[in-house]
Amino acid sequence: MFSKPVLHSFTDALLKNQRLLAVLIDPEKFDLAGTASFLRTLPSEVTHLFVGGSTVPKGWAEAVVKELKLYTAKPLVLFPGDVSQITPLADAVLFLSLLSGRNPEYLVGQQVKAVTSLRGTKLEVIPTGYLLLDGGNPSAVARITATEPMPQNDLNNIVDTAKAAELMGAQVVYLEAGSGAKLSVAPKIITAVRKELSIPLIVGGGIKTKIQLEEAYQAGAQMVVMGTAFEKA
Ligand code: 1GP
Repeated sequence: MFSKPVLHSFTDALLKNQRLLAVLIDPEKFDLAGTASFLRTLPSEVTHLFVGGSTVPKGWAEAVVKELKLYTAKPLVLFPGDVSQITPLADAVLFLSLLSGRNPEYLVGQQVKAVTSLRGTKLEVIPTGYLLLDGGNPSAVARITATEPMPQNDLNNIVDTAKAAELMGAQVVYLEAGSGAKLSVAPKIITAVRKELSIPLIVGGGIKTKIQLEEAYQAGAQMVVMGTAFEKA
């Protein structure tokens, strides 16, 4: 029997109406020497740390995970832009399938390549339906994956895609507006997707203020991911 503590924390949030907050650390932009002081600046509401980015040099994600582990007991979850960012030193990996797009490499190609890195490790793997929505400006995810984001007014298609993720076996759905998005995911979309799913919902991209954070939770997100807001200016 395998236990999945990180997934469990997500489903628990759904069942118990808790609010999870993940801070996303992009290894490419992170000052490794400042890890301890960075962690001290984080608010107490932070429950998880995500590590990953669109263009991370090989080995950097692992170095960041290693350093973070020295100073925090919070779960470290990989949010990999590609397979090279997978390290068994983390607690879990979001095993992303980019369902908003139709690029086979990000629907299944990267996942097949990841098996070699996962085989024999105890890394918790969380099947994740990943949907990129239009954040009002070009996103790194769209550029790297060569996919188009879903327009935020295409509500039915977004809801159906999220539901398809669940029906295909995803354990969590992640609605992404892209890092640094001008427009975060609209509360209306979060609510509509939440209604349709029986699995936890993660929302990220362009969320910078307490008001936006509150709106995302109120709309039905179990977890909000914030990156840029915690990066050094
Ligand atoms: C997580 O990519 C986002 O889904 C992070 O976005 O950097 O805009 O917070 P921000």
